[in-house]
Amino acid sequence: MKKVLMALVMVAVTAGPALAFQCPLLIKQIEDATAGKSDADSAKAKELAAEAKSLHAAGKHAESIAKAEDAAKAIKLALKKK
Ligand SMILES: [Cu+2]
Repeated sequence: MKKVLMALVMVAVTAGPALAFQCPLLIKQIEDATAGKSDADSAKAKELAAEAKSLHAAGKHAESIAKAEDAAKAIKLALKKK
């Protein structure tokens, strides 16, 4: 039982930074795709990407990724994930 707990802790510890690293990559893809665009969909995506950025900064990486996915949907962009 102790071993199982240890394994879970290890997963939690290593998954955190991996997620943290993912958000900026996703946000960057949205920023690149919307750069220089001013249509409504791009504006919406930029707004969501900005929210994703602040969630990432606040350490809420899972929520940040969800926001980035919403942003990508707004511009029908397929995000590349690691
Ligand atoms: Cu993050």
